[in-house]
Amino acid sequence: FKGGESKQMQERNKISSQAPGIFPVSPGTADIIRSINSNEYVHEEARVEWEREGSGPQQQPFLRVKDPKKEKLNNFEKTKMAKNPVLLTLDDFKEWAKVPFEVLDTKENAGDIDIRLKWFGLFHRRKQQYGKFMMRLKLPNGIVTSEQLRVLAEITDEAGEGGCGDITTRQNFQLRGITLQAVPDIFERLEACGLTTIQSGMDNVRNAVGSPIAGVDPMEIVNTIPVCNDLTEYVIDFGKMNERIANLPRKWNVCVVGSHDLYEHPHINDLAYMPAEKDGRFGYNLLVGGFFSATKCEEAISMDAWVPEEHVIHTCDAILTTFRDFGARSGRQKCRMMWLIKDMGLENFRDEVANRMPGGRLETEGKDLVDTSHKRRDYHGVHKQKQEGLNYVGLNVPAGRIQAKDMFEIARLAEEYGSGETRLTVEQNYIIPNVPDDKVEALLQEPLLTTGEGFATAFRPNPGRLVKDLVSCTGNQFCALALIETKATGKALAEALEATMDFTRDVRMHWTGCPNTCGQVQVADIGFLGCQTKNPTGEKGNVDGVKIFLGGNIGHDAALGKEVAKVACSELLPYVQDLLVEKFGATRKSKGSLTS
Ligand code: SRM
Ligand code: SF4
Repeated sequence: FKGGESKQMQERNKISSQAPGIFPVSPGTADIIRSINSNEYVHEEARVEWEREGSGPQQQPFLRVKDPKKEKLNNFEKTKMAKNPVLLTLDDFKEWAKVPFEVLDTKENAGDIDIRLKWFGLFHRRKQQYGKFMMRLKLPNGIVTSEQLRVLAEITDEAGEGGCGDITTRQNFQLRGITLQAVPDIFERLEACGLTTIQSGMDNVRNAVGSPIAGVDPMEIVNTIPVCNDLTEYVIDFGKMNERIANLPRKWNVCVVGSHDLYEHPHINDLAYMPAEKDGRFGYNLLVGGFFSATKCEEAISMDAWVPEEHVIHTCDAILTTFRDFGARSGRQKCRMMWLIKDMGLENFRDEVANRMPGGRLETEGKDLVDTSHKRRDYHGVHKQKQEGLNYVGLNVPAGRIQAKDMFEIARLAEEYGSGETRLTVEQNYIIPNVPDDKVEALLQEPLLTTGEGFATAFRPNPGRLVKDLVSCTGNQFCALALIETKATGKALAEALEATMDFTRDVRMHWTGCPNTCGQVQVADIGFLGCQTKNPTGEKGNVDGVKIFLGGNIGHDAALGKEVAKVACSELLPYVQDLLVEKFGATRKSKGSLTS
């Protein structure tokens, strides 16, 4: 990735003038974003400085750590220091596309291939799919149109063997099997249909999560779609890549709550906007610091702060830049924002954020508008919208795995029966909104929703009580960090349990292949975290197993589950059958067996 600064700047200016924005923002927000993103304010006492020295790529403003404590920077920081990832351009991708991957894959280029490309949503699957990349999008509020879905389906289809898609636990899409040869063309096609992948991995802000039934929910508190769009455009600076916040100490998650159901998982985000009013004005209370990691998991805590809706972006910027300027950049396991909040103390953290807000102050918490007595609604099946005569239809995608053929079909269904829009959910399912009353029955008779004939599996509106909320991370099929296979095993277990037992309630089962817990086992009714465990036959050596988590909850009584046992995968079916009888009121029909 070489090239003079002036060429890079030209390219970036070209991109920016061609694409002033990717997602539609609320009126007036574009000016707010422009003014915030042109601000280079860094707190005087913050442990950072803007590095403008040197030549080559580092001539760009690039945040550096002063390191008064003589902390040892972690290796990711060193990689970012060595070369600022935001300086890669479309031209660089075009050059790379001309070279066979094996030639490109030198020690010198490893920092680009395995790390810096994640700023563009490209994750090299070195171990599982050498030379191929997983591509993560940004889909604010999980919304995708039929036109966009077709483009994603085509890209997945063209990837050939090993090409498939996943709906993620952040209401998003990831596509697999992408080669560097295909990337320049893919980026152009994505831009043309209003999609982007930038700033979706590494030390960046992740997909903004909102209510999956925003805008159609008869009980809605606030429509989260424009807010998630605004936040996303601020984060990516209208598709140009936002350098100011592209070098955070660690990943950072944000959600906006719009429903009483808390579908958005506010308690496990670094920042959650909770709808609240103050003196008759609408705005948000702020929860901060929720996160999961291999060594620590924390629920978000109240910041005792309320912000009016017109200050949503300012708030995000104030919190993010506080994190950027003060967050630890040494031990990678202690860099998430909650560590900073604990280190500074909540009060000092709040003061620093307040300093960075318009007027230099933050109001105290307002009246929460979320009804805590509300029982979470199941979004599967057919539901009346707030718009008369229209319905939203929730459909189950077992463990979130989706093929190109499925995407084409969903695009067709959304267009033929709805308004051409599809929403993704954090449970890795999807919803087709805006289906008129007189089209509902025909939609429900479609093969993809019934027999699954012609497809790998059916995406049902009325799934079984375990499969419906089955969540699974990627697992060892594609993720090098995984200790076990997750998606197929999780699906097989759920199906075997449904075939052998009767249930009186839904049971939310989450699978995750390693302690990073992308599959969020701590919020599940039953969580399965991959591990290696003793061979139950008594033979030497370890076998695939799971740590079982119980006691997790989402919604108003949010709680993090705890590990209660370690079980070999081969022993899982009888173990979970017993658990379901003892703790979840299920009854056994037959013994069954588990084959995945
Ligand atoms: Fe994650 C790293 C997949 C949601 C915590 N996560 C990874 C990587 C990128 C590791 C890698 O390079 O292979 C995984 C890519 C595997 C692949 O090929 O798909 C990966 N994470 C995922 C996804 C796809 C799981 C899924 O099947 O849905 C989710 C993508 C969401 C998105 O669209 O952006 C995903 N990851 C999460 C969540 C859940 C959430 O956001 O609610 C968490 C826990 C919550 C949190 O972050 O606070 C999560 N992922 C991690 C961590 C631990 C972070 C930490 O602070 O230590 C890692 C490892 C890391 O960052 O060092 C990680
Ligand atoms: Fe990979 Fe571990 Fe995340 Fe699963 S939990 S996707 S195995 S990093």
